[in-house]
Amino acid sequence: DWSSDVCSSDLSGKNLHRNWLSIPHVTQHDLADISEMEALRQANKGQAADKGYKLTPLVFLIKACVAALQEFPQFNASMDKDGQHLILKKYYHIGIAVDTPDGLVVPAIRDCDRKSIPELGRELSEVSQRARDKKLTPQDWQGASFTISSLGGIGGTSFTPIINAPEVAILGVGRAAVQPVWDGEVFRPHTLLPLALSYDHRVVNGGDGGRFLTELTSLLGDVKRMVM
Ligand code: CAO
Repeated sequence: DWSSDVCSSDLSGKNLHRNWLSIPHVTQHDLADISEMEALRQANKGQAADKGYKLTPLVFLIKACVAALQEFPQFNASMDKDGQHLILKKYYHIGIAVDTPDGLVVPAIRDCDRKSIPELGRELSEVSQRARDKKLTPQDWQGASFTISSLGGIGGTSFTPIINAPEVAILGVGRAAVQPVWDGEVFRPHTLLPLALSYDHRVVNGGDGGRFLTELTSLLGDVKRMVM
């Protein structure tokens, strides 16, 4: 289990290598129109900072992923040890890849379905700080049911995230950018977020991969539906 024993770049390298070789990955790409979400985020980020947390796109992404996972339970699952059975999880613990000076760690934010955007924002700030201070406990890095790897704060459009076994899917997030979108009459500026979903092709077929990512982009494009 990658998430349970990653505590140095050596170990994470070994596990990434094993997962890359043993899981047949397919990566599906899409762009989410987050113009509305960005407007909401910009309007509220000052207030969030006053309350002690950072309102980044990742906080909304956790929320949207939970909603999509509830609709597509085979993505919120793990393979058993012999690779024969799929275990569907009834909880939504989202692993977050955190870059630290000592390498990659993946703490899980637990029960994301029961947490509000401010609660998730606070927990994300707190857990990533503890990861960088090497203060994660075994409880922090165990039991994720789905992982998000966000490079959006760093840059880049798209990349191929490696599945965090025994999970069966991972979402990679690139950097959002304002781009011209044709509305049938004129080009208008929209904020588009690049997403890359890698899934285990033994568990998820291409149609379901496409449907999951389409649902996720649709949720991110409709803030009311996402947060309600
Ligand atoms: N598009 C555009 N801007 C983005 C963005 C995106 N997708 N995601 C974040 N940003 C912005 C944030 O809004 C923030 O801007 P301000 O400082 O102006 O508010 C800035 O980028 C930095 O964000 P952050 O990195 O502090 O916060 P986060 O919630 O996005 O990420 C964490 C938290 C822990 C994931 C991050 O600190 C980190 O470690 N990222 C690296 C992850 C990594 O290396 N993954 C490994 C990949 S290999 O599988």
